[in-house]
Amino acid sequence: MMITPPFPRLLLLFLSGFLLSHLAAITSAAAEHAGTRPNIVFMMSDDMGWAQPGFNGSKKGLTPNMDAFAAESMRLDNYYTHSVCAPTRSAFLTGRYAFRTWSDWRSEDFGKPSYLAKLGLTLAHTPDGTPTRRIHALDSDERTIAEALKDAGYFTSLVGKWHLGEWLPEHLPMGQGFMHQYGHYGWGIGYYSKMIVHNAPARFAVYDWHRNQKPIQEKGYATELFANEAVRVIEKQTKEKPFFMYVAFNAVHGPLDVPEGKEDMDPREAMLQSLDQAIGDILKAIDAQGFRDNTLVIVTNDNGPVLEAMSKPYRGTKNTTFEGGVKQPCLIRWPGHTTAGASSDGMMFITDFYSTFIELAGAEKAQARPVDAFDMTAMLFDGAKSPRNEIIYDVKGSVRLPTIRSGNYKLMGDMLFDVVSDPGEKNDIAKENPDVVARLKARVDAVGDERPPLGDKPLLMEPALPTVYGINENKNPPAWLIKAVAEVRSTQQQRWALGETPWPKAPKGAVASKMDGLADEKAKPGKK
Ligand SMILES: [Ca+2]
Repeated sequence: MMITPPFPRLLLLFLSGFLLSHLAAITSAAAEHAGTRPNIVFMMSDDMGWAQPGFNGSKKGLTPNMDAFAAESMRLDNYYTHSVCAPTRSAFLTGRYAFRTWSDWRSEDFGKPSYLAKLGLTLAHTPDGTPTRRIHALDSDERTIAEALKDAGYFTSLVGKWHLGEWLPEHLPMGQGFMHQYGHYGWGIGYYSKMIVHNAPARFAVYDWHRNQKPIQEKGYATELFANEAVRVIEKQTKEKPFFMYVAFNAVHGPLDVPEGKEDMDPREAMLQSLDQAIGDILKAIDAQGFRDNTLVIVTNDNGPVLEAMSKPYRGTKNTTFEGGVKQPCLIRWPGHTTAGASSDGMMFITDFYSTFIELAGAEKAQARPVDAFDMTAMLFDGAKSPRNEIIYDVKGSVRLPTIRSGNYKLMGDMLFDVVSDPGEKNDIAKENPDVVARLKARVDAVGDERPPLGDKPLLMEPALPTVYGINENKNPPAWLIKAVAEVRSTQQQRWALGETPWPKAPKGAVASKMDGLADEKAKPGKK
């Protein structure tokens, strides 16, 4: 049918005008954030429990800086991570679930016979017969967020713990996209000694404190030193070049070293208070340099605590995929983009920061390996619904139970919970919902089939017991370092009963694994 003017023409004009203005509104909302290239400061504590900070209801008054930051920030109420350090860190850096990079297995697990046995491997030996660790780390072919942001013109800095490979240069932070590095490579650090037990298989202390991948000698308490370094780096930045700073605190992870002047306090509370002070110092530096308005600041935590009492009201601990192991506090502040005191119940996983940061930085999106990340800019800054409805926490072939979240449901091994109506996971509803169990089992199984082959792990750590981590740093360590390590080793337990090990055994089932964290706390190399 012929359309005759003038009425239809007016209608067309009206319609096109409406569509255009509507489209313009949508694109301008997206464009308001995409490619705006804010500075990004991502601060992550280690093993902090949900119940510990004041903004989550603790009445102890130990976290005034975090609480004040919470009041200025947007709070995520449905934010998740993996249940242990290394998996969460690899997922953050790559935007990919930990099993895809075999990061659900930590580097030190490849020196522990009970873990190796689960992979059909045995403890390796150096040519002279000394038991040693097989090299396991985040594959250097993975694209990290530091590499993506560096390529997009950002200055990239890591202050704190790495835990994604401690030996070969390509596995260390500066081989994975960080232009500045400060802190330790391994799973934890003596806050004063700057050493950690090699754990495993050799039992003795190794030095693990570096700046730009050179060992450094420093006095002081690790949490305070991290804050001081972060402040120094922030002070050197300019408005011309955006920066990405990843501050991976070791606090409140063991060993339970108490900060100076807080000897009368409960060690965990003293360590938390020191963490809070460090976060406050970094926030102050951001303000002092005039970066507040163009800096996206995130304060969050990597995985659950070692004791269930610290996870309240949630069940479980670190190393379990109960909510207490995987649900984390997460505060986000970007003035003009987030609303102070607002909250979002949209589902988000640690991987999602990857695509979100790439979107904000205008970094290249195309890459060889597919990500599990969603761009969350619309949810975080426009109040849109979360694009995520599923989280894969663990799959077969992990030391922990295969666990999947789908909508309100979470299947953890054979247990099914509705974590929305039953956030404390008190009622296993698997028997009443066989169809849901079957559907989620099939899904987590199918995703698990995507795990790549591990290979035979031919590279070994040689020597079996380094003096300092980093193959190059260990070639010619300074005299002060050799002396310090020898002194600490002389105070360590020298003999172990047959069959006894100083490191934790591989977990079995849903809850046995929580002992892992408690054993870490006792692995205290050296006095203050
Ligand atoms: Ca941790």
